Amino acid sequence: MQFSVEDMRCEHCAHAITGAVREADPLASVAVDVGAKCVTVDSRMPPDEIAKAVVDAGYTPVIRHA
Ligand SMILES: [Cu+2]
Repeated sequence: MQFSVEDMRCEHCAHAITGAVREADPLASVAVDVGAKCVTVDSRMPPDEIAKAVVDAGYTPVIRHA
């Protein structure tokens, strides 16, 4: 699944988002492209639960591809 996160601006944001996703699913693999404001997650959890973890970390994810 892939999310646009327009309010992700730096490595700190990338780290916070990665941590939030891993907290929701410790088995998730997370790839963040800060320049593209794109977060790619490989997880068995539903995209809306992953998105909720990112929201809870203070960011605004928009699902691009489930
Ligand atoms: Cu930041």
